[in-house]
This record gives sequence, structure tokens and C-alpha cells, in this order.
Amino acid sequence: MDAGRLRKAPENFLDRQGIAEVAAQALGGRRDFIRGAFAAAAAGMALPAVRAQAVAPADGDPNILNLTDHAKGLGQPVAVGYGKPSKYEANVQRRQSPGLTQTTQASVSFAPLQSLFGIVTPSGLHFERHHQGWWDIDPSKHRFMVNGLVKKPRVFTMDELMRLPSVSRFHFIECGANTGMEWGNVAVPTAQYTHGMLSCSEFTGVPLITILEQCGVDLGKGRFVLAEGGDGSSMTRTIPMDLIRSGEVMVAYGQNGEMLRPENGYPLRLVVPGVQGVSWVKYLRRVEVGDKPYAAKDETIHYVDLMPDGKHRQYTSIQECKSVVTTPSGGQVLLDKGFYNVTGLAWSGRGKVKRVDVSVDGGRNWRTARLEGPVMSKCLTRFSIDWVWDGKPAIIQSRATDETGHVQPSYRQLRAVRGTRSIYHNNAIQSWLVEENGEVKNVQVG
Ligand SMILES: Nc1nc2c(c(=O)[nH]1)N[C@H]1C(S)=C(S)[C@@H](COP(=O)(O)O)O[C@H]1N2
Ligand SMILES: [Mo]
Repeated sequence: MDAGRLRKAPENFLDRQGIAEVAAQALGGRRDFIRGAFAAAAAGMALPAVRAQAVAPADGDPNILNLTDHAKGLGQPVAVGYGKPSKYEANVQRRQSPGLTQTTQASVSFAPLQSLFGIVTPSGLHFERHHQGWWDIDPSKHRFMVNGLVKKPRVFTMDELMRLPSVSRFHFIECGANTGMEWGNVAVPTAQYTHGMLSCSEFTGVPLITILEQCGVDLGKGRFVLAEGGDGSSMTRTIPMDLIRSGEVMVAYGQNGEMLRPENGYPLRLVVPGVQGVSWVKYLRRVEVGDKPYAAKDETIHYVDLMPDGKHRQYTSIQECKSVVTTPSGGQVLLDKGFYNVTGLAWSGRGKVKRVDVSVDGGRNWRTARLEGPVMSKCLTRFSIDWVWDGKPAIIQSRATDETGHVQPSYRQLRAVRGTRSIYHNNAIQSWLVEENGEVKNVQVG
């Protein structure tokens, strides 16, 4: 690997050779960056022995002294067709979690949060959760039906839907099971696996209320809507009419400026801002207006929370205020003490993030982080704070507060209310331990 590959950036995963090369570079004086070391850490291996490598001192760096080939020759012709990332970014991938059963028919892949900047998830890195596999559905044959408590039940083609007035908005989507393994203190190694069932896109579509009004919806009796997917999972979820009347719920065909990806519901999905991912029904083929919740399987058996008193909590749809530091985060390695830009993501299903505090001593002291604007409702918000690492062990945490005043709880506070038997809806504070050798580990702090 040449020094041109090295950059000050939150990094993804390196293979063993990559780690050795980064370590060798570091010995050459370029020690102020972070590289991921998950491949070695996850396999329980020690970092490979560093090959001593002759690296020129900074003022004699051949990469700045010599004229490069790309400065002398003719570059590639225009890249017509659909563009791809640089080959040097090949480690930035969605992955199955080492904490879950590996299947060939993978049911969930996680987004590499530790490698992303800003708030938007590139469409090719959006997490996936399929209950019955994904499909690439012919949009000319896809139909969307509206029935139930409406005067004029109707079936729409995609062309008809795309003629209606549209809106585009940025929103996060988080699976209710995100961070679920942490309930059992299963320390999956990276932010990709702890928090990667989370993505954020600009979605384009038609507000569902516009479509329902065209069909003559009875807003007196019609207090709930059942949304149904066209895949074999029989994915059906109840959406309260109050959410739909707010205009936020969208029948979406666009994602980040292009059509939805097949994995994410092409050609049509429901966007339910602030609500857990399961309600964002993909391959949307029908909505039915009704007068009570539908008690579908994915809201009575699944996505319920077993409380300490032995009762199940149902219809707990809103994703509460939450945050995670993505750099430094598990699997990354700080190669030297000194300055770091601690950065991460915060979000709330109830509105805007108001404030994020960061601790580097396991929650004893907190400092308020910078929020990058624009801060949007039910959308990821990027935060950053300066940190000078003294080379001693440190525990890094972030704690978000939303505009309703909800403060992200510690594990102790969350368990006091929710007990220990949940799978879903964990919004506790995440802790990353920075060890003296710079390795960053997933730990739980009470
Ligand atoms: N039709 C259909 N819709 C679905 C699902 C599904 O399996 N089928 N999975 C749900 C779940 S549990 C989640 S978390 C989100 C995931 O959306 P994504 O795959 O675009 O990330 O879609 C939801 N909508
Ligand atoms: Mo989900």
C-alpha cells in the first residue's frame, strides 16, 4: 500500500496485510490517523508483527517529490454508464453480523456507519432487512390499491402515482431490532454491527394523505391504515391516521435522487418518519383504511417488548432519541496520542435532535458537541467534538437529547424500566473503550 492510500478518515476494515502496512507507515512518522483493524480483532488474533519498512522522512517523501504517473499521462476516458466508488474503497461494504447466524439467504445486512461522512447513506450501502428475500419488481406491472373506509376504492399504476404532486424529504430509518444484541451484552465488535440497521436518505414520493383524499377517505371513522407489502413475507403493519394526517407518511418511489433500490422496496415503499423500520413496508401494494388497529403478526408476535412484569408492550413504534460515536469506534485503532475529531450520529423519532453531549471518561464529565446543520426532524444529525488523547485508556460515549427533552438513557436507567428480556427498542448510551495500545473495543457501562 502506498502512502497515497492513507488519509485522515474514519476507516473501515483492513485485512492483515493492510494493518501491517498501516502500522509500518505509522512507524515512519505518519501516526495521526485511524485505521480499522476488525479483521484481526474479530478473529481474536494479535495485530500482526510489524514489518520494519524503510519509509522516507516527511520532507523527503517520494510521493510529493516525484512527478506521479497520473500527472504525466492521459487519464481514463469518460466514465459513461453508472459510476462506481474508487477501487481503494472496496472495504466499505454492507455486511452480515458476526453476532447473528450467517445465512446464504441473508435476512439482514448492516450499513458501515464507521466509514460514512455527513448524514446521507449512499444507496448501495443502505442496510437491508428482508423477511422473505428481495425482488426486482417490474414497475410497469406493479399496482397499488387503496380500499376500506374510502368512497372510491382505487388501483394506481406507477405512472399514475408519479403524476401526483410529490415531496422530497430527508429521514432516517432504523430497524426496531437495531442494537438488539447489546441487551444480552453480546459485544459485537464494530459500530456497523451495533448500530448499522440504521440509514438515512432523501426520499421522494406522494404524501399518503393526498392519495387517501383522492379516494374519498372517511377521516371520521378511518383512524388506522393497514399497509401491505407485495413480497412473500405478508408484511402488514398498522399506521395511525394521525401520523398520516400530519402529511409526513409518504408513498415513496425515490431515494437519494434516483428510484428506490430493489433491496429497499423498488418500485414503491412506505416512508413512516420516526417509526421503526418494519412499518416502512417495501414493495407496497395495498393500504386499507380501518377503524381499529389490525393486530397483524408483525405487531402482535414480533416487534413487542417483554417487560419486567411479564406483559408485552405492543405498538411501540416511535424510535426514541439515540446516538452513537462512529469515530473512534469499535475495531478502529488510534495510532498515536494527539488530536482527534470525535464524531458520530444522533437521531430521534420524535423530532429534531437538540443537543449531544460527549464523555471521554465513561460518563463522569460531559462536554456539548457541535451539531452540523441543517438539523432536520426525524433525520440523522452529525455531531463532532475536539479531543486530545493522552494515550491513556478512555471510554467514549455520546448522549443525545431531542426537542421533546427526552435524554438518551444509560443501560442502568433503561434496564430499570424495561428489564433485561427485550430484543427491540434499545436506545441506551453506547460506550467505546480506547485501550492504551489504541485499539477500540465495544464495552457496556452501567
Ligand atoms: N414488504 C416488506 N417490507 C418490509 C420488510 C420486508 O421484509 N418486506 N422488512 C421490514 C423491516 S423489519 C425493516 S427494518 C425495513 C428495512 O428496510 P430496508 O431493507 O430498506 O433497510 O423494511 C421493512 N419493510
Ligand atoms: Mo426491522
